[in-house]
Amino acid sequence: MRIDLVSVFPEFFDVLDLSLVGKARRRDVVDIRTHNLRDWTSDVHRTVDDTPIGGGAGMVMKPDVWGRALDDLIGPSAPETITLAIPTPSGRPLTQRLVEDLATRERIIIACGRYEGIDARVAEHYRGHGVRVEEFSLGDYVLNGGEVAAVALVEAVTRLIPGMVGNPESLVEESHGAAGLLEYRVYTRPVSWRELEVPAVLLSGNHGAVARYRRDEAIARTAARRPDMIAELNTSQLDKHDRPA
Ligand code: 6GU
Repeated sequence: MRIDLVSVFPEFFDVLDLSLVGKARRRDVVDIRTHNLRDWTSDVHRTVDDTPIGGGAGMVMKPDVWGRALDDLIGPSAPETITLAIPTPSGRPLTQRLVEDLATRERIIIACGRYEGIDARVAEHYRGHGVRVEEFSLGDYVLNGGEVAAVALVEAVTRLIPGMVGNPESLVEESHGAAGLLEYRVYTRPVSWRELEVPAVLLSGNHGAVARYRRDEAIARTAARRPDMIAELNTSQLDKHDRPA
């Protein structure tokens, strides 16, 4: 998989040299390239934005600059092989389901806007030319630009690439996995810490009892924190010992 990140602050992406993503890059498991949008400007001031047509606050990123950048990065590739991911608080929520879909794509270009966003015709143009355009949001709050969301997307997607996560089982039992539940609480040694004890059942060696405890725990936690996820559960995700929440 190749991922191109375009921003006026490409230094934001230095963190992608670290940890598992950095290791995957060094092992050529993923090809991540960062770019400065200003390299596609044509004036001495390297202008990337202008005032909004119709009035209003802030600045809007110019479609001509983005168009040159994206045309260059797409190059001779067939548009259908390209995913253009655009972080925006107006996008659709980035869910594990969308992440799993994106992890199957050959090439992802992430176009990071600043200010009030990118001229709407950029998404429209590339969608109209067969590029798979995904406008996504991290959640219902506003960031100053798309860079942090781009880093989140890269980390979420790359950890699903085969060979990335050390233990593939850690991909099975996790929050937002197939069970449709948040993950159960986890503990390690010491068994007693500041007068707080690890639940005794986890020390029992009874694997069936541990599994049951963890499932009940996951359901209770999900009901308390994410009632919306409980409402989405379908019967195939329930087992015969699950009680109605
Ligand atoms: Cl993807 N971008 C920006 N600028 N703000 C956000 C966001 C994205 N997701 C939540 N807030």
